Amino acid sequence: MPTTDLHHPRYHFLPPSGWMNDPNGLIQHEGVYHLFYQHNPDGPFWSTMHWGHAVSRDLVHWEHRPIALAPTPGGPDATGCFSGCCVIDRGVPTLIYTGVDDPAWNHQVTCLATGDATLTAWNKHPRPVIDGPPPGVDALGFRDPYVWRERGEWRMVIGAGIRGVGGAVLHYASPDLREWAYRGVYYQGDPDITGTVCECPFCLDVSNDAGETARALFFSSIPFGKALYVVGDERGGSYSARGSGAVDWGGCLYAPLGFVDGRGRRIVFGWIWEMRDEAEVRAGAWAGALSLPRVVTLRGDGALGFAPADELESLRRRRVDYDGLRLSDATWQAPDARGAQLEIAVEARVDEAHEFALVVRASPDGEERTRIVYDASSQFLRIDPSRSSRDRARADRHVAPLPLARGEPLRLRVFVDASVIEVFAGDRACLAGRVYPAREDSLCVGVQARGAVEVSRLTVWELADPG
Ligand code: DQQ
Repeated sequence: MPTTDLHHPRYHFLPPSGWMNDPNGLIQHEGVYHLFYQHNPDGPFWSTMHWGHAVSRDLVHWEHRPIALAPTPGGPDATGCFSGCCVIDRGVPTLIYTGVDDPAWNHQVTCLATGDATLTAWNKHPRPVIDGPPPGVDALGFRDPYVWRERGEWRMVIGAGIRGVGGAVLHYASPDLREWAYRGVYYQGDPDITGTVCECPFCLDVSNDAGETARALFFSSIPFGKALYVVGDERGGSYSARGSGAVDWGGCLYAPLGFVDGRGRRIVFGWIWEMRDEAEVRAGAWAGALSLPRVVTLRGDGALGFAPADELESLRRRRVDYDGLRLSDATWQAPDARGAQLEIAVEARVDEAHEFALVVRASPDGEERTRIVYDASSQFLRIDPSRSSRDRARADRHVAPLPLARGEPLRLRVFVDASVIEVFAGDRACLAGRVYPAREDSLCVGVQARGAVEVSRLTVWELADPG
């Protein structure tokens, strides 16, 4: 691990070297969490997709395993093993993934591989199990199968776009994971949301304390580069949505994947991409990171809630508390809290404010600083990277809607990990951001107010490097 790399996250998962994008095949098997991911081991750029593999017992400490899938020359995945999933079929770990065999990666088929009990060694089925889009569907893309078992059969959703219509999720069923029957279009929403192609679809059934249940369907949309979800129901084999939202509002989390763990938790990880120039990324050793595990719930208002998995609390070390801070048109820097790996919990009353900001990765003189800003008039939350680095100017237009009732405090949990920032606003909105401070002393934490703000709680934990 390059100790001099100021931008290298420590407790977010990264590939050992090279490039990573989508999480794939998430599963907990015999107590062990398995993470597979889109990976180019040959360098920090997207090319010739392999499946990287890592294991964990607590979702926090990850151990790299050998590459699980590599393209087979002459095979249906000769130019790449694209995204997919993992299921256990009568005790046999099975990967269902997208193979591409042409130089432009347009010929997309569904492949299968079976593995040993440790999910380390994989045997590829010699032929694709689905050899392309269904007849009669003029598909733009046909990739990223997600499979689950329901009512005695295997079900699959797969990402696609229908030319001239918009992004779509297609639906298949199978008795044995090898023979698949096309069941029709599962979901086809407003193209202003689904774009031209829906990538990486998956479903999670969610319920809330009131006993209400729903099926959440997630997808990532081209060209918007956004990870979205709809909440609704499946009827007669197709899906109808009654509400929608974003998995993340921050503009750099994409292609999330979810699974149900042994505790029954619905957990989602996403790919956090780089916001550096391509030349700079290529000059480094690694690119891409995985988000923290986010536990998904169905909220009382029908939207999904996302909260950091409680295992992350094991990373907490030294803690500093500040309470009862009152600021009026002022900036305050915490005297005794600094670091590039921090968790911060803040609760602030913003009724009398125009704007409140939590400041992280700040240099002592404020030349560099990253602000997590709540605009109390528009009720939007955003990460402001405009002064994160003295080396580069950057604007960011991504905002999360966060309406607060009169008297309701703003509550944030923020995870800082070198260049990765993850913000959880209660369980109501998440924003992931990337920032690249150039100064080694950009480690300070503070708060800012325009108007009057009462910070009733500010707690900062230094976080351990899980190693
Ligand atoms: N990335 C994969 C595809 C997926 C896209 C290829 C989303 O399977 O559709 O790396 O990032």
